[in-house]
Amino acid sequence: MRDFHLLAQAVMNGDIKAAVAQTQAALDAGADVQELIDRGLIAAMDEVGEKFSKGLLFVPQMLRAAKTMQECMKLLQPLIKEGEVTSKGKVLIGTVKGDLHDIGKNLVSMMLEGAGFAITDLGVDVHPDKFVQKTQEIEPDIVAMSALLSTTMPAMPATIEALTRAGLRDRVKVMIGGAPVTMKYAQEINADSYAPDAGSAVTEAKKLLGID
Ligand code: B1M
Repeated sequence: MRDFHLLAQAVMNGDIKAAVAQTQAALDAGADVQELIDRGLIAAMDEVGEKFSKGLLFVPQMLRAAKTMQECMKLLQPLIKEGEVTSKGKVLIGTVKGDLHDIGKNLVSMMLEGAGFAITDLGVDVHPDKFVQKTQEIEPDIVAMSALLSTTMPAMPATIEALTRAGLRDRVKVMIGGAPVTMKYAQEINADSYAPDAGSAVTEAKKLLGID
């Protein structure tokens, strides 16, 4: 099994140069991209989160670690997109109102795009009305929402409610995800689907649209 310890350490330290060099070295050595993301980058962010919870590091360090991960992802993005090219369906994605976390949402977008979905990314802090307006405009097959804070999760049912009020709910499938989100929560708020990670977001999106 490959050792991503140095990469994870560089991400935790917010050392962009070292992290990018470690990512490139791992790729040159034939590392599996998914394993690199899971065991190197995401593992590092989990540890950053744990240290933040314990008061061992603070928001600026968390930001720096996030920026470092994003720089590493730039190297990986073209490799994720090497797969299929035909459009499997349209996905409108965003991080919900009040929430600025975008790394997980970006990863989900990249994986979906790599699997052949056409992505429209609304970014972060997306108001329910914005989801509605863009749904009217581009008529996506799936509206995908990400939330990383327990305090912003209620923006998900608020968005579903806004889609319903606009008469759009029956025309789209709604998929949700993000660290505090659960399958139970998805059922409670009448979302159509929940995915715990970026890989399963692809599986779930295909399932929603009846694609094998
Ligand atoms: Co924030 N933050 N943060 N943060 N941050 C968390 C989420 C936290 C768990 C840290 C902690 O306390 N342990 C905690 C939330 C607690 C809670 O509510 N349960 C927290 C907090 C409290 C905060 C602030 C309130 C801190 C403060 O200011 N006092 C603040 C809030 C700002 C806001 O949003 N309004 C804040 C700010 C920030 C930064 C801006 C500094 C930065 C974000 C930068 C950025 O995203 N550009 C940040 C970071 C980096 C984190 C941690 C450390 C890492 C998040 C991350 O990128 N993970 C995080 C701790 C943690 O998660 N371990 C933490 C890597 C990423 C790949 O994973 O996003 O989970 P994740 O995505 C996964 C899955 O969840 C899933 O797939 C992804 C890939 O497998 N997924 C989906 C995600 N979206 C999906 C959608 C889908 C399907 C799957 O379908 C649509």
